[in-house]
Amino acid sequence: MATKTPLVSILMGSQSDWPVMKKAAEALDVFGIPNEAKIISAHRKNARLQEYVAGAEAAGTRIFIAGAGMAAHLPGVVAALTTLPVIGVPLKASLEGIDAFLAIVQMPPGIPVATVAIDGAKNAGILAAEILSVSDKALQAKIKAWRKTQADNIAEIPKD
Ligand code: RP5
Repeated sequence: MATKTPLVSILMGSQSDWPVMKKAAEALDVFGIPNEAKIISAHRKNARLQEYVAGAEAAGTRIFIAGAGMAAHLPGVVAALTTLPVIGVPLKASLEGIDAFLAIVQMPPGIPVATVAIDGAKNAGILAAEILSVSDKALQAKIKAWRKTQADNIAEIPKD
């Protein structure tokens, strides 16, 4: 979604991250939350990342979701550049994603990154929606309704 001012910015280090990271965008789309996705590597395009985060914050972005694999410093670097909430998504690009998970979850004290599961981009999108719903009752109602549908769609009888 890219028509209205994006409230959530989804960043990733590489095109190879998109098949997983698009699940964050899809989750946000379910709740009608304007979002945009960008590939801006923290190490390959560091100056552009600094410029982008400052611009997005000025334009009205409220939350950043940042996904990265391997050394996975993108979420931490984004968190260093803004005081807005940052949700990190460790991606399985090598070592089953354990490398990225440890890099993202082990942020030193003072600059937090909320970390979801390895390849957990869908939950990153849902968590961003929940954070935004703190000051948006209509959004809170949408999330509650979605949760109910999710529960209702789980069959109690196992199928072969
Ligand atoms: C990280 O290195 C990216 O986030 C990606 O997960 C990983 C591999 O990147 P590519 O070599 O596919 O560009 O920076």
